[in-house]
Amino acid sequence: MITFFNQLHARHQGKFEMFRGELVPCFEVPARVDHVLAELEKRRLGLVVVPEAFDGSVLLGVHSQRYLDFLASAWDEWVGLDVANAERDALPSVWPVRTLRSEVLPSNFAARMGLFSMDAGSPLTSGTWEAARAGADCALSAAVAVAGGERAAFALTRPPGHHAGADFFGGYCFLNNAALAAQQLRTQGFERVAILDLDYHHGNGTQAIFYERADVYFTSIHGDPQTEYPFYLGYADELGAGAGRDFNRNWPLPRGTGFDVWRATLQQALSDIAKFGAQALVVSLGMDTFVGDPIAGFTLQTQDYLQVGEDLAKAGLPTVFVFEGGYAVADVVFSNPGMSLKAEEVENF
Ligand code: Q9C
Ligand code: ZN
Repeated sequence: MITFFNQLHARHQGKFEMFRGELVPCFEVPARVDHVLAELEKRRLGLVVVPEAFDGSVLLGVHSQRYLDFLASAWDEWVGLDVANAERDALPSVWPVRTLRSEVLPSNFAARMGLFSMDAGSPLTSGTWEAARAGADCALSAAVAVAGGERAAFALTRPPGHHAGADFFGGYCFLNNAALAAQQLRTQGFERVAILDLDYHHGNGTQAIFYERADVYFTSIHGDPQTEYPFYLGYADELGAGAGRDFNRNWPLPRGTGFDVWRATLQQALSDIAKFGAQALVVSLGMDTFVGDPIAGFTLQTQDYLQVGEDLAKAGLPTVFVFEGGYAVADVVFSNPGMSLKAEEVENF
């Protein structure tokens, strides 16, 4: 399996996120992917390649121009407000909820930051744009590799992507890497692409991006949004709309769910993907389903991921893996299906 990795990920390094009324150290830290990289190299699990830099226009396949403009200039604007801001992360504090206007673009920076975000837990920093762009390059390169005949490619990226919508960031995500990979596969000739989101949290951004499309099937197994982030999307009755009706399927599971139930659900999701007639697969590979994860609630264990890897391999589809969540930093490598495969399985993957 070929892996795409860009060390520029480390340019995104948030200090604090808002949690229960106080600022706490960020869970989404550079060490997450550094551990995975070290393990990939130690186990010689295939080539690790720096991605090519894609033209910014590719991002418009998924994101709006005004959102990309905001992200690209946000840090400079933030520091322009007060030079002391150079030492602080930018967090939103006001949002256009129902009855407020979101098509008007205020000139006030805080107002625009709220317009383009969904929570106060995703700090924007000096290197966020650079890191997010590098991550998108990894996902796009992985899609290009798979379109070129690779059986599987892994985008080892952070910040993660699946909570980011067409025009907002949140849930630690800025650019939707999985959506960009899926769109790239479509552009390169795969008629039907499936996205399987295995992160503990529902991939609200990815779902919304493809909600009215029949060419990209989205399915997600995640903690029940009644109690788990992102709360406002990810329910079982969300089936797609318009042309996309019946091309969206959610599998919310209660906090505390273990591997037996989780795996039975995975089998159902994979069976639906086969019925859809997917020609390629994008896996949003969040590893926060691991029992030791500090902000999630499933109880998958190291050996379970071997089985996950086998189940995914059996689907028999060209596959792009995109790294998402997973916050048990030192253990995240042991909960990665690609990494849990035996050498000969990796070869066949
Ligand atoms: N302080 C992903 O896994 N809220 N995002 C957590 C804990 C946000 C997770 C609260 C969780 C977002 C990609
Ligand atoms: Zn997650």
